[in-house]
Amino acid sequence: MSPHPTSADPDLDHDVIIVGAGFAGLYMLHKLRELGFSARVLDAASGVGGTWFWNRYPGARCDVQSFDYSYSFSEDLQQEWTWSERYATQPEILRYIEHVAERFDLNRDIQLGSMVEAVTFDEVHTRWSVGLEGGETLVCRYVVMATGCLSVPKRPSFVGLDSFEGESYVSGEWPHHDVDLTGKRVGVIGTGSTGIQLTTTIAKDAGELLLFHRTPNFSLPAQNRPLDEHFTREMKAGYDQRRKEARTTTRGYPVPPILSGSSALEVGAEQRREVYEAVWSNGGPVFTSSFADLLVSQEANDTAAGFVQSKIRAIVDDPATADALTSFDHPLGTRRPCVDTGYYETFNRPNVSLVDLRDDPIIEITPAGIRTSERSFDLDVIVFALGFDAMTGALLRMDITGEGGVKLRDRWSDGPSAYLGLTMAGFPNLFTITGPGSPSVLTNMVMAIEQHVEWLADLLEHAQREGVHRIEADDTAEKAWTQHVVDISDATLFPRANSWWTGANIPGKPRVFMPYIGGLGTFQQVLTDVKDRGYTGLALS
Ligand code: NA7
Repeated sequence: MSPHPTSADPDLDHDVIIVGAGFAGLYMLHKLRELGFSARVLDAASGVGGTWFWNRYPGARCDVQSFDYSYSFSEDLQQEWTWSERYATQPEILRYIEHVAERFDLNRDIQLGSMVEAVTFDEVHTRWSVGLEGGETLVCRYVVMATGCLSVPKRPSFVGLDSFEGESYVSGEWPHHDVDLTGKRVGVIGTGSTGIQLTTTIAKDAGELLLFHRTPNFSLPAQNRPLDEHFTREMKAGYDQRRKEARTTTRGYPVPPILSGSSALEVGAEQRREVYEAVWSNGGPVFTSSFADLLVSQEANDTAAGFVQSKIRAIVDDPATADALTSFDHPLGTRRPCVDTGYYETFNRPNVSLVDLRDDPIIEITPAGIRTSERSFDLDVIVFALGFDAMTGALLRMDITGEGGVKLRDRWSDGPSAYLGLTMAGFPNLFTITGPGSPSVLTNMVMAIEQHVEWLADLLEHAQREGVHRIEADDTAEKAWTQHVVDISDATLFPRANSWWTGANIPGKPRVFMPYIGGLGTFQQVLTDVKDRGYTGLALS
């Protein structure tokens, strides 16, 4: 018997509609069920997994350690599941998500193949109608957008795209069948995390691989390895403690004790180099936390960037390729650093070459391949790894209409604005998990998701208990939070880069630094404080 029975309103199909069946949607469903709400998850895909359902390109892997990038809400679950590698591959993560869906009996409330097109507020009855492609409409009290931060791929728009006579693939929409690249001449466009993972993986099969490279990204060694029984036993013995600590950290996972925590400029050159060597050898994205000021001081950042440049130069044999890979236009860490296994080494293979687009951009796709301003490349296969319309893309793809007929697309025409990344004034009872203005993509997403889901579940339970039917962000509180998010990012080096965090990767997208940079632990304090003070900044009626 659930402690809080559902509203039992006969005009509602469900108390809550959750859009998205990835990590966020699944946990939201589980949590709401525990509280006695009726909830339904809608997802366009034919399976659960969200981002991990779609991004099944060769080499797809998470850049947060597997045992951290997983749910912490169930001690039994985390004790039962065993990760095989330090950084999990997409198939293993997808198996995990499918396991969670089965283990907690979630599938019966998940409606797949259901693309949400329109979400409209009915202010007379304080409810939402959710319209699906195909005409079905569901009515609910609350909508939770668990639509993910990297779920709308940036599709190619090159001149002549359709004329190409070979095979072409978009990384974020990789087919479910095997793609045989053996012996083929393959072109990859894009050198973000996706392009880098693809390159290192398919270089082994492709006859020839040409990587079309426009802006160098810093890539750090994963130092990936299989996880042995001893390690896993030790880690699981302290799992609960590790998770408690993770919730207080900036990144959503503990960083290794070798990180110095001081200023990079306070120590001598030799000591600094030793720290960088140690963190480099330990592996992973935490390199950017080697010193406390790497992301606020250009001078400090230059020391780390210089170290990485020297590493790349020591690996890559061809000087022109090394030049192209190291002519960075942004401080280290102000774009999400890639985490690789042998990326720079790949350029020493005889079948791999880098096509530097900086002074020789792509002009068009031709029937035979790719033409740049100075050269033509014949290809059998083109892979587009162009990134995502991140953080706002999935929300704005839907036609969301709030109070007074106001469209979210219009409200956000100058950039997103949300209270705590969770809810927007004028859109009562509609919530976003890891929305813009929350730590989300700057942290371990699974922990950020759990944080938002748990806070939101508490709020909905409170509303149920108090007879509240309408929850809405206060416009002033929302503006103040959004300004705070901008202000604290402006105090760092982050806004200097043309990153997907700022929307700069999508032509025409307003340039706003979207995630909250203060860290997961600090954000938790804010959330707790808002709740303890009776949900300040929200109007409950
Ligand atoms: P990213 O990091 O946005 O990378 C996209 C790449 O595609 C980047 O190298 C872009 O170059 C390149 N790109 C995009 N459009 C073009 C055109 N028109 N011509 C040439 N090159 C282009 O996306 P990812 O999917 O790799 O990674 C996203 C996140 O997923 C990652 O940070 C991890 O968190 C997981 P540009 O930099 O714009 O010159």
